[in-house]
Order: sequence, then structure tokens, then C-alpha cells
Amino acid sequence: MFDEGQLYSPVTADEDGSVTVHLADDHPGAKDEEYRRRRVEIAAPALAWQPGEPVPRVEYTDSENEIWRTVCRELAPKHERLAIRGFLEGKEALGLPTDHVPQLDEVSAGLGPLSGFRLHPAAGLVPLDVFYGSLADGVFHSTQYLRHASQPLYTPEPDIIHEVVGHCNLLANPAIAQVKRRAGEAARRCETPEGLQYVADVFWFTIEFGVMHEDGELRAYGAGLLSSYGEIEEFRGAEIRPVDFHQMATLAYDISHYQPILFACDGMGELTDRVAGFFADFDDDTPARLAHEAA
Ligand code: TIH
Ligand code: FE2
Repeated sequence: MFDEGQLYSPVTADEDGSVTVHLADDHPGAKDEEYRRRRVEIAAPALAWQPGEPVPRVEYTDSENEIWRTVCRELAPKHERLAIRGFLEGKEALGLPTDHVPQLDEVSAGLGPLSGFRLHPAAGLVPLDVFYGSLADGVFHSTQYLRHASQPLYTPEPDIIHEVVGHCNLLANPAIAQVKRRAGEAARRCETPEGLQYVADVFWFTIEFGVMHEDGELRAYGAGLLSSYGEIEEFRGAEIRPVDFHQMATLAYDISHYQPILFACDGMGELTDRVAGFFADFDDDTPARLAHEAA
């Protein structure tokens, strides 16, 4: 069980239209006035954005581009050593810039011909039914701000590095993009918040934090591992369990640290057949059935 709402700094708008980004006291940017101002500047157009309008462009500053460069440089050798082949193929095909932050529309233009996915801007947390449901339409919601410069190696809060370097390189692989579409279709079929939460929990332990046995080695395919040059070095030290959907949905855990328990697919086939098949078959009755089987 996991509350995704805790991950994002809430973004609110007053009646007069003024936007506030609420950073928690322990957020690395909490006391950085310039960072706070910048978060508002980036969130406001995303909050006001409506589908059909052009995605707001962000003129990234030199220091933001520097964060992007640092993370890309640190991640490159770690991806080669620790990411699954399917991710590396997607990364090669998408060819993201490594020297500056790309615009969401540029990333969408690259993804379109590869897997049909495109990006919508997110000011902060997108309601779960919208976030997961729109995956069925090939839409991925992406934040546009960057993590704070003082902690580039890991952020508990998804930023554009996580969304684009982690998720979009995966979405550039059609077989993996298909798993995300199936998760979206499962979310669309849910009529209960419990069903939707179950989809979100399984998504968390697969697409966000999944690992895989590949060619005799444990490698990462979860976007949250692939966007953090701190956590990607540590996942082989986690407790690794075989894929178990009931466990994924019932495990209590803490989002502010590296994950101590991860679930490993046995090769790409288990992701594209078993995990995708789980989402393809999922409905509101699935949780009770799996709980019964586990008892
Ligand atoms: N921890 C990831 C990173 O540092 O890139 C970001 C997140 C992934 C999932 C939730 S937050
Ligand atoms: Fe994510």
C-alpha cells in the first residue's frame, strides 16, 4: 500500500490565480527562495494548460541544464552496466540530448514513431485515475521542473529527469510501452478506488522499481532506479523476491529511502507476458481473488 500523493509537493491556485508550490520542510529546496520561485514559474503554466493547447515551453537556465548534464553523465556508465537491454535499446533509439533539458514536445516527437506515446505537462500530482487511465491512450504525464541542485543523485519527488530519462527511454521500447498501455486499460476498467490503488501498487513495483534477471545478472527496468544515480548503484543489495502481485499490493513501505524490497522478473518475457497479462486481465474482482489464493 502506497500513497503516491506524498511524493509530490502540492500545487494550489488561489481564486486570484496566484499559484503556490508547497515544499515540505525537509525538501532540499525548502529554504532556497530562488528554487521556490522557479517551481512556481514552471508549475503555473502547466496548471493552467488544457489538452489541445501547445505544451508550455520552459526556458531552462544554465544551472538547470547543468543538473541535467550531471545526471546524464553519471547515469551513462551505470545504465550500460545495470539497465536491461530493452532500456538501452530504447535509449539508443530515442537519442535524448545529454547537454540540455529537452522540451516535452521534442520528446513526444521522438516517442511518437517509436511507440505512439506523447507527453502532457503535469504541475504536480495528477489524480491517479487520470494519470494511469491516460496511459491507455498513449499519454504520459510529465513534470517539467528539476530536482534541487544540492541532491542530484536521488530525489523522492519525481522531476523531469525521472520522467524523461527514466520513463521515456522505457517508452521508446514498444514492448515495454505496451505493458504501460495495459496498465492504463486496467485502470480504466476499475470502478473502485481499491481497484485503482491495486493497479498503482503493482505499477510501482514493476514499471517504477522493477528489476530483472537477464543473462545471469540482476538488472534494472524500473524508471525510479534508472533515473537515480544513487539508487541504481544499490538495488543489487535489496531483498529480491519473485514477482507476486498480491505481495506488491500489500507491502507497506517508506518512500523517503532507497527501496529495501524489490521484485524481479525472470527475463523480458515475464514482463511482457505475465505482468502485461496481469494488467490485461485485471478488474475490480482481482484483488479479492489473489488475496484468497494467497491465504
Ligand atoms: N527517486 C527517483 C530519482 O531520484 O530519480 C525519482 C522517483 C521515482 C519514483 C518516485 S520518485
Ligand atoms: Fe515514475
